[in-house]
Amino acid sequence: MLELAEHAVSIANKTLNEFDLSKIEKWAKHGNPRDLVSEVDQAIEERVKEFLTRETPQIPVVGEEFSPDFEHQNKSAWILDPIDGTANFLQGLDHFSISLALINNSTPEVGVILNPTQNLLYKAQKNHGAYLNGSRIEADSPKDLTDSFLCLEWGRSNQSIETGMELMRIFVPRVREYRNYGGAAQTICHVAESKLDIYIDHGLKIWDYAAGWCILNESGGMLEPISINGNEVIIAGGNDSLISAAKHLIKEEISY
Ligand code: LIP
Repeated sequence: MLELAEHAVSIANKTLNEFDLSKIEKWAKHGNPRDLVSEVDQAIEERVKEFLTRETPQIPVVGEEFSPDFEHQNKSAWILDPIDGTANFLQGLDHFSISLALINNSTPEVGVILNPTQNLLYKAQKNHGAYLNGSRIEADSPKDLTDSFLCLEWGRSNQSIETGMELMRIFVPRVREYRNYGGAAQTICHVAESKLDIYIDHGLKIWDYAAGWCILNESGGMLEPISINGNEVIIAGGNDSLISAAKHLIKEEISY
């Protein structure tokens, strides 16, 4: 399945390269000008879905743009984000990626993430390790939040921006450094390769993190969803201590 996923991602990349990036049609989703989609996202999803449906007709394909309904009880599902970090992509910023995962019984089995402009291909298969461009990667983070390099992001609704601001207030003064990149899939890979120690995002959907989750697990890190006031927050960390410290802080300061 890993080879199939890599092939699907290469089809996605080929599709992206067929477009003249200076003239891409884009529009707002659900009337929210912060949430953009483009003809490139749609074309990639169509082609990849067509390929995967032909190769594995028994496995449904969940995709951000056309088939976002994910049934957790699905035995297996392909989870595709045709472009994760669409805002960066449309802005000409490099931090975006194509992300494809295979989930089985709520567990990530395969993950492939390609940043085509930076030539970074991250991949993992359950119990077989995580790789960047063919070399093994490992999460190796400090155990204390105070020594950690944090990325913190939030979704696009007013309510999730408010929660994001609360999280900023409690986390930023307690970590060594803070960043916000705008592309969850690649950001999770940065935790897997020890460029970041912890990533917290309020507003992710399964396609934003499924492939990264597999890669992070295989690198020795971990990802945990928690709920704040009924909304899911994803915490991805290089080790268990960081995740526990983050959960403890949220419980003390915001309560969940
Ligand atoms: C985006 C993420 C970003 C996150 C946003 C959003 P999109 O994905 O990758 O990092 O903070 O909530 O989901 O919409 O560009 O695929």
